[in-house]
Amino acid sequence: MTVTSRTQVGIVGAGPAGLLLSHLLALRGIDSIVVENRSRAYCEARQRAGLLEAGTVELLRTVGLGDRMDAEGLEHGGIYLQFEGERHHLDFRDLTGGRWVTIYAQTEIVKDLIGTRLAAGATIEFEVSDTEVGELDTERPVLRFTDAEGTRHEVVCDAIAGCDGFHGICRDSMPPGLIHVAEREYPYSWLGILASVPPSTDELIYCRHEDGFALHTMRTPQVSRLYLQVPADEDIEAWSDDRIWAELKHRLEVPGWELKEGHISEKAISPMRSFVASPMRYRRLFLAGDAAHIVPPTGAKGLNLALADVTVLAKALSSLLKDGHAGLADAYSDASLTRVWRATHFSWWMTSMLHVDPQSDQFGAELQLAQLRYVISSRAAATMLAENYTGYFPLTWNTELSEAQVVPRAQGPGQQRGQRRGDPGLGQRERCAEAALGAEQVQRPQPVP
Ligand code: RFL
Ligand code: PHB
Repeated sequence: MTVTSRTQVGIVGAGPAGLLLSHLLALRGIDSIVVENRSRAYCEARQRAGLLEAGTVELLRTVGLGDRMDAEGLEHGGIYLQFEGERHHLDFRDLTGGRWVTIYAQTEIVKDLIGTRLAAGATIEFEVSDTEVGELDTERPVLRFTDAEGTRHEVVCDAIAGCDGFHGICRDSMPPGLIHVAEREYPYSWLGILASVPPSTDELIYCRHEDGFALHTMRTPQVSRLYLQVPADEDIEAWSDDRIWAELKHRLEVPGWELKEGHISEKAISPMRSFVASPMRYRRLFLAGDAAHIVPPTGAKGLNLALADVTVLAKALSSLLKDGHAGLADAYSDASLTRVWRATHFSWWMTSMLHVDPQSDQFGAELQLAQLRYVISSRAAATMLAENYTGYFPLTWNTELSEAQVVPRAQGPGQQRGQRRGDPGLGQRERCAEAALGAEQVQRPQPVP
């Protein structure tokens, strides 16, 4: 027997994108259902991202999700870049006119979102199977799934959001030939650990070492997170805890500094990939987050992009479903892809500058070092890194209007000549982003000094 029901937006995936979308829609009085093929416990424990851009933090605060993040998150005003055995500090607040980042784990954001949605009476179906989306050529797309008890459901929707991650079903449900994919695989992976030991650093250390990249990040004042570059097809069994600590110490070593060791509670290897699928929409099926794009984690952009997508999408769906205006929905894909490609370039750039490419030669290695020396010695180069790392374009949430907005430029008028509203140099994508803003006033971030 199939149970048929009706909602406004069917959301596939209870990751950060799907959960935040359901919350933002609820704030606008729009009903949704979220279906997720994993258990609640699995979603809340899946170790992934940890770093939030300033705009993401501001967004979460404004929509009522900031309490625990503000109490437990760790605000960082910069990072360390290490190479040739020396560690250099980049001060983001100084470089960007006050912007920063926050360490608050994706697991915690997911817990906050699930708790908030369930407390508000939302429907989140965990442990579903055989998820399908259909009737995509109509204005009533259908979401089908089998619930945890084995009952088949058919939910008639006004729109469906594919927030089902890179391995989800929504992207492949688009008509054949519609989606164009641009991608790059990197010839290395990351081995990530979670360790019960206070961080040995106050801010993140990104380290290029001739034996491979290493990153020291953290989760809380008691828990460290560290990553090592390993070969693309590496077997985790080859890495005992002792070997991991020895390699981290070797790569991160600088005179007078010591890496504290502790119990490793988790270790896993993740491949590195850049992937962009476009367009992110077919009629009333919209893709968001990792379902549409993947970046290598070196720039810490994946989660931030996912949350930015659904911020724009919530507004577009609200306009479509409440006011019958299709303009923002039509602009959604191009507006999001503008931000996605900026982050894709930044993540590729950080990755290429900091990892040892097994296919590269001395020429490639010298170029990396020349770039790193430039970043730590030129204010312009350091600013480029800092403004991308803290979020470009900054996502802002206009509290007065209760609307999320994507700001298409980081500088105030006059800071970047030839890029003002209406200038002939403005590209098609930016025009679409501008369309997504509608006629509302845009909050401008601090100009770069
Ligand atoms: P998710 O989190 O993958 O969620 C998708 C959800 O959809 C479910 N699903 C289905 N549900 C029902 N039916 C189906 N057929 C389904 N198929 C899939 C899945 O079970 C899942 O629950 O995607 P979303 O929401 O788009 O969020 C994206 C982020 O998770 C991801 O971009 C980040 O974790 C990337 N990332 C980082 N991003 C940052 O912004 N800052 C960081 O510091 C950062 N560090 C990282 C990272 C990713 C990493 N890995 C493991 C790839 C560090 C690492 C190591
Ligand atoms: C993390 O805290 O897991 C993290 C931080 C920064 C990155 C990647 C991962 O670039």
